[in-house]
Amino acid sequence: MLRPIVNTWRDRRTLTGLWRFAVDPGGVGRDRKWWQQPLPGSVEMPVPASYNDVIPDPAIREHVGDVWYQTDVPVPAGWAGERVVLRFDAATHRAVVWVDDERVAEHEGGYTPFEADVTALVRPGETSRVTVVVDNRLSWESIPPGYVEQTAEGPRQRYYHDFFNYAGLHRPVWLYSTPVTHVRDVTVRTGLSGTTGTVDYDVTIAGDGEVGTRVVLRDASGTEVASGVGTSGTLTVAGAHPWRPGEGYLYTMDVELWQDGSPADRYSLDVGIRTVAIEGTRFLINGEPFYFTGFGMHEDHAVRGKGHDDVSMVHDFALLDWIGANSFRTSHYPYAEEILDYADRKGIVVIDETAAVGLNLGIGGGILQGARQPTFSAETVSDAARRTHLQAIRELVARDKNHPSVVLWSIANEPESHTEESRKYFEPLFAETRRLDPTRPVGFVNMMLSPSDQCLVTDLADVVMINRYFGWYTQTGDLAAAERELEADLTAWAARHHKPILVTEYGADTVAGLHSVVPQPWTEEYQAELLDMYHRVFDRVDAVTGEHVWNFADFATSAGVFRVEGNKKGVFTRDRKPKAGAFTLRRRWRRP
Ligand code: BDP
Repeated sequence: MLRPIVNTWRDRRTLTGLWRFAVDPGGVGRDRKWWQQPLPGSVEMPVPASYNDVIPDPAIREHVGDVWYQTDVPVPAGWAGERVVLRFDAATHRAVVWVDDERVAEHEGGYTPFEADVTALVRPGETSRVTVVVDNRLSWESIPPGYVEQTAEGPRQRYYHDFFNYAGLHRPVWLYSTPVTHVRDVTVRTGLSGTTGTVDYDVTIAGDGEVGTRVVLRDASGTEVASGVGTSGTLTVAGAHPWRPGEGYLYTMDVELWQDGSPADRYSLDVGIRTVAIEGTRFLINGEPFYFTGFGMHEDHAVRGKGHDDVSMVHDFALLDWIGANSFRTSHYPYAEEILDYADRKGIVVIDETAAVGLNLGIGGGILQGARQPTFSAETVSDAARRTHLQAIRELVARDKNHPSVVLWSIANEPESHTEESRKYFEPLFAETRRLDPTRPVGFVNMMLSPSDQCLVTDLADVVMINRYFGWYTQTGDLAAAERELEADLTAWAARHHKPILVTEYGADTVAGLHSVVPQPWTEEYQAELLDMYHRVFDRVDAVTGEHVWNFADFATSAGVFRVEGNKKGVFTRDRKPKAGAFTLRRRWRRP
């Protein structure tokens, strides 16, 4: 699904700003057809933002079920004769949309875009009312999973993942126009052979009549370097300037449609020419071994929750640069497309993850809790969940397939992976991801409960991705014992799978300002010493090809006795102040 752009053929309006907003605790709005009139009450809510923390009220923060958003949208008179589309970059976790009285879209999954062609419903030069109901409930059919417990005090949302269930319209909403005959989709796949680059392209067109297609590739200075005709083909670039980690060099590909001898539409796409491959235990970008340094992150900020904003994005990337990180994982859901565009331009490498987190009833909120029910069963994570998961993978690949920064798909974080059921669950998901994108490796993130001699899923993956908490959840406070366990664990993974090992999480909760001269969990010194210890071990195990600390910054979680106003494993605080561990990482990652 192509992002809306502005050029001579296309236009867009962002519908960001204050929308009318109503919480619907009784779930009555759908029966009462709230889309037909102004929403009840006088609350206004900023879009984009998670709604939970904007107004400090437990009834909003902990609400379970529907909330309603509504706004009036003037449709530009100049769009007469054009195709008009309403697009949501995300609605967490599911939504139904009306334009005036007509239902135009519904969508399941909180982190991928959806849109509706509303040409027949809106009148250029007039104003339409857009109403959205957003449901934040997690169930055994949703990704991520969860369940609603009915308590004496009302419904409570329960889930197995360790971050707060922020919801709402976190990302921009757009009204955009295209010509009726238009470029519907573009897929590019790039190659490099010596200094010659190739760009395979595939264009899908919607509309009537005979349409000609011309594709022009320009370098960063705007000079045309290759062109082609037809909806698919290969462009060859002699002396190509590759996209590579640390240098986000981008070409622009203009896809032009022609009808009756006149131009009819144009779409421009940034293209980075690069290759990704795995050779034994090496992860290769453009044929060169790449070692990942960086973090598992979160879209998480005070007040706006998961709401995207460019200020925070640019600041976070500047901190990644300051600390010497070359990569991050979109733990534990697809991030805003603005972030991937920026990563493309900055040359930051991305592991792109689905929202499949918490498919493991042995843990809750990051803590081992001993499962009372099986994870994969007809009553828990079932075939219905797998269908949602498959759809989430399809939407992720459709959205992110053209980003050079994305080098690896992560189809789940810490699912149960030591049972036959888990293997059965995951086999078709790996196959489908590879069918959708044969150019990128596919993996999933293994958790400590499923060590190398028990994990039945890792052999389906192209890389070993593991989260390890020796020295925190086990051997707490004993870094010497933790060092021995970590080395034994990594050595065992290396012996069993001849694949690159990415340690996708390691870290310790740390309250900024707590200090100790002897190793004491929760202090800044302990976090720094634990990181040093992990790095010593990584340097001794040849197959380790990446280190992603958990987490870039402190983040909000649901309430729990292990969580002090959220998860404190950040090397930056939630407001992005460095803890001592940040300097430890900077010394290692920026060393010459
Ligand atoms: C892992 C999860 C991550 C948690 C982390 C922790 O992948 O989401 O936040 O541990 O417990 O289980 O801090």
